[in-house]
Order: sequence, then C-alpha cells, then structure tokens
Amino acid sequence: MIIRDVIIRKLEMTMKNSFSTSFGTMKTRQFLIIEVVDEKGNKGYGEGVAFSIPWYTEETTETSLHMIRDFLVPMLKGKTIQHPDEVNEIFKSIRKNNMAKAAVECAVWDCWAKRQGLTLAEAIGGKKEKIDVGISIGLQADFETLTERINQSLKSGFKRIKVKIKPGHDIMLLSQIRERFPEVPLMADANSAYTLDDLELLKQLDQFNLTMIEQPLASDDIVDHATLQQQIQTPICLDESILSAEDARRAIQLGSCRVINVKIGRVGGMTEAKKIHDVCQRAGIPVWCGGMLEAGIGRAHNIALTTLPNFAFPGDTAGSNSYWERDIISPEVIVQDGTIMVSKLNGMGYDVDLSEVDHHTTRRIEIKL
Ligand code: OSB
Ligand code: MG
Repeated sequence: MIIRDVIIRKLEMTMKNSFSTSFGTMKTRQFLIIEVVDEKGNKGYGEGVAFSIPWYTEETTETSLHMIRDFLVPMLKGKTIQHPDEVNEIFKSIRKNNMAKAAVECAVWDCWAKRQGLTLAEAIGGKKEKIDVGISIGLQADFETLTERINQSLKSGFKRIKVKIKPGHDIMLLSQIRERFPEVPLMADANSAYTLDDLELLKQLDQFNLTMIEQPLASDDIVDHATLQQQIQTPICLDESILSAEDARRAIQLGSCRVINVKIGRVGGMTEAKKIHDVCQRAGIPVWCGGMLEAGIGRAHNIALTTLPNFAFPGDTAGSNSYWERDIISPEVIVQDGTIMVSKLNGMGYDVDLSEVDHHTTRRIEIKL
C-alpha cells in the first residue's frame, strides 16, 4: 500500500455539555481529522485528539497539525506499507508527539483494513462482538446536578460510573455518592491533582469500594505512585503516566499500578496500544480503553481496540449522543444496556458524514505525496 494523498482537516464542534476536570473546563472541542488515500483509491480516517490547550499532555491541536503536516506525512512519501505496524517504525525518529502520530497511523490502519476486506477489530486481532462501556462524568456545579447525571447514566444502562475528583471535591463528594448509590460500580479520576503530601487523604479512598483510582499523582510519575499503591488497597490505574509499552512495563515492574487506561492518542497509535495490551496481559494487569471526548472517528477506533481480550473493564467510550447533538459518522455510535455492538463493516465500521465534517471544518490542508 502506498499513501498518495493526505487531507488534514481541523474541526471545531460544540459539546452538548461542558466537561470539567481537575485541570479545566471544555465546552468547544477542536480536533483534527486525517484522511489518507492509497494508490488504489481506498480511504482511511484517523482523529487527532489533542485539545486546543496543552493541559492533559503537552500537545495541542495546532502542534499536532504542525507535526503532521511538516514531519509525519512527508515521512510516508515513497514508502510501500505492507502492514500498518510499520508506521510506528517510520515515525520512530520523531520523539513523542503521540497524538499527532496516532491520528495518521489510525488513518493508515483504517485504510489498510478496508483494502484487506477486514473490520478494524479483525485487523488488530480483536474477537469481541460487543463491548461493555461506562461513562465518565465531569465535575459538576453541585451535588444535585451530579446525582441527576449519575441517575440518567444508570438509567441508560452504563456499566460503571467514573467521576472526576480534585482537592476540595473528593472525600465528601465520594461519601455522598456512596450514600446515595451504595452498590454502583464506581471509580474516580484525579487527573494528577494530588501529591504524596495528600497521603492521609488518599488513604481514605479505601472506604468507598472504588473499582480503581485513576492517576492520583503527577502526570509523569511512576515512583510516587508505587509508594502510594503500597499504602492503599484501592487499585491505582495509570492514565497520563503511560505513553508507551515500555512505560507500562516499567510501571508494572515498580508496582505503580494494578490497572492501565489505554488511549490510542496518548500512546502514539493502534500498534503501541496493542503492545501495551499484550505487555499487560502477560503480566496479569487488566486494561480498559480511556476517552478523549472524541468525535465519531476516534470513537470507532476505540471500539475496535476494546475488542482485544485483556480490555477487562468497561471503557469511557460512551455513545455519540452523550457528547454531540449530531456526530460526524453514520450511523452514530449507540450504547444499549451499557454495550456497543461492534460494526461488521470493513475498516473502522462507520461511514464518515463528509457534509457534517465540512460543516465544522475551519481549516483544510491537502498534501499530495
Ligand atoms: O482523564 O480520562 C481522562 C476527558 C478529557 C481529558 C482526560 C480524560 C477525560 C475523560 C472523559 O475522563 C473520557 C471521555 O468520555 O471521552
Ligand atoms: Mg484519566
């Protein structure tokens, strides 16, 4: 397969609800759509999931666009790709910029799977026909609103509830949730809001029977997390700290976590996500698929990834209608009874609604290779 044409689109979409974490609040979502066309005219799509502000990782929509246009796409010129795993190798001389790499790599995966007549799930070796999903609920203005959101989510059938916590909105909040919802599968995500100075507070998490606590400490740490894991019963799940399969291996070896959240963008693509899955599987560490408030294309790739066997907890891949008035794929991603049926169509399994894409496009760059 030779990639002949790449179209980079920058989109801006308004979310149905603003989403708040310990690092900030998002209402409009900027992201990239990468379209690749091979020498036979097959098309593939990938989503660039960096935010417009560098508060989750150091990448932004604009740094991704720069990396993709000026470095990554030119590296594909003249390359014959036998298998999408090779893209990771082709990009190896560029450090980090994982979300930029993943956007291009996922487009190549989609294109290749279509060319081979495979679903993306089949192409990566996934076997599940349906996947379980939970929902991530952002910080809310007050407890009443949060209760309302949890109730709605449970009524929709989501398999577990994840809430965001931050200093000042933690122990009391969780204790109120537990009082109201004693049995619900519940976890909390701190997005790096604490340090070991908060050890006594973090120990109190054990009383809430959380499935796990996600990324309590610094985004680049695995040492303090290991110290913390020794002091608490609640399993630690790492998100921001794991950027590669090597990171996963080191964190497991140190005892920094008992679960890993895999995000395709954060780790630089589908191939690296698969590698993390495999490293964790061998070590007996379950993984689950995180989310980046994706539009339909990113969501489709997440669904395919989740079909791998060691994705053992429900992911954050809620349906299109949890985020958007109207998504950019057809059909939209539908969650029923907390599960998503994996599409049987080739590639990522959803059509891109190009008129809807055009409607949200603020920039379009075409590169002929
Ligand atoms: O840490 O998992 C996170 C959203 C934005 C940035 C980071 C995170 C999240 C979520 C929501 O938790 C996941 C989703 O619904 O896509
Ligand atoms: Mg997280």
